[in-house]
Amino acid sequence: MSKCRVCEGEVRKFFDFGKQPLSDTFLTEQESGEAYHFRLAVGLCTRCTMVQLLEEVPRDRMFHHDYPYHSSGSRRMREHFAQTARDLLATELTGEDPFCVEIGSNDGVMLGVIKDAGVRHLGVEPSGGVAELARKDGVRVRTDFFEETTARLIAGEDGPADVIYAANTICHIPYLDSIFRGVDALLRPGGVFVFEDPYLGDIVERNTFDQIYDEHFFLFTARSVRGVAHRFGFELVDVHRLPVHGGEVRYTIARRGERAPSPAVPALIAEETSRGLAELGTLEKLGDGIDRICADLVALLRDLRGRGLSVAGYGATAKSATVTNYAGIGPDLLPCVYDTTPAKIGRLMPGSRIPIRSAEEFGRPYPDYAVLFAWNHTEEILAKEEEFAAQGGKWIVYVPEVRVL
Ligand code: JHZ
Ligand code: SAH
Ligand code: ZN
Repeated sequence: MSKCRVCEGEVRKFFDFGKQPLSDTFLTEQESGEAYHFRLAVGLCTRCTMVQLLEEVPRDRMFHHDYPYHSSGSRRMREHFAQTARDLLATELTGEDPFCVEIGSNDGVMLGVIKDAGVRHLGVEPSGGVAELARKDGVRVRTDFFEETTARLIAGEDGPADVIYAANTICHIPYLDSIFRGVDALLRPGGVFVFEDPYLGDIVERNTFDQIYDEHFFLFTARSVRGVAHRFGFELVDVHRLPVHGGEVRYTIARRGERAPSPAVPALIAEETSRGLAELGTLEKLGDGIDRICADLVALLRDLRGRGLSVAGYGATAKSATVTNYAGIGPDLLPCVYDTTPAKIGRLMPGSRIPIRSAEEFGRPYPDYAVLFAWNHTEEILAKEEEFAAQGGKWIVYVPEVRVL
């Protein structure tokens, strides 16, 4: 039995991927296969309904100087974060000398826009490499993990924050108690804590099981977020569904009693209840889909290879570590993956050790088929790589089911 990271209730496992490597550790050919592995299994807390991993990876193994993910790598995400910044500027950062803190600011894709507006800001980002990229753009960053002690230091040095924002970061943090106490220490009275993360409702609906990997410790619902907020003296006052990264929800949290909750909150929770998102039976069904998708994908790759056709992967995503390692896809079935990220090119996919090549080499020559691991960027990549399809190339997607586009 595993204990809930939020309420210490009982966590019941609903899927187990077995031993998995870290999804964002890209070794070189020279580095041996001694990579760190952990058990990737996911469960539901029977008390507070929080969906979470059963084993926690030490944070500095994942988030360190060489953390390879660059938030600015997608045009659509750059637009999304620019819009987010403009929304925060228009709604929450309107007082005299407002102050915006971002947890997990990465390469500064969001805070850069806040900086350009001349608004006081601070990113808190433990991964030194990406933090340095943000600083080069003039964004103020503290290379640190956000937690209660960090929050108190910031409050002492910079004063209270009007907004504390985080994207794709809070679900990465098992120590939510320290996060909420930190938010409480840093947020001004009347301020808001806004964060957005992959939504369990979308994962269940579209079978996007590859959202489950080391970094995604929690898979949130409005109900589980309302619960954890309440525990620490806060209230979930608004929810917005977002189309990015395969479906997310943006949660707005305020101190209890400070803001009237929007009707969108009970509406989304009611929808979650009717879909059975907090029931073990619903979540256990995900497993059938996972096994079917992996079997179908391997069968398709074997068939294509058997017919002498060439296949490559597109996007060395963190998500793809779950797919390749659970399905058992290695360089024999998929000889290489193309990606634009400098810190990934020339290295190997975690676990599967499939070589990663620069996306610039995709057309030299095009493979017959390409598995779109970055399926959340389908529109952007299909537009950018239209020549591939024009020359007869075919895209393979695997969620919600294996399909040739
Ligand atoms: P993408 C990461 O997940 C890890 P990943 C993390 N845990 C998380 O939650 C999300 O980000 C936010 C490449 N690419 O965004 C770049 C191209 O090659 O799906 C990336 O390596 N060409 C923090 O890794 C990858 O694909 C392109 O045109 O699953 C995309 O990674 C585009 C747009 C991307 O996140
Ligand atoms: N917000 C960006 C980055 C997401 S990647 C985006 O949405 O694209 C997740 C980031 O969270 C990484 O850069 C990682 O270094 C950072 N992170 C992990 N734990 C953290 C913590 N405790 N405090 C602040 N940042 C953290
Ligand atoms: Zn719990």
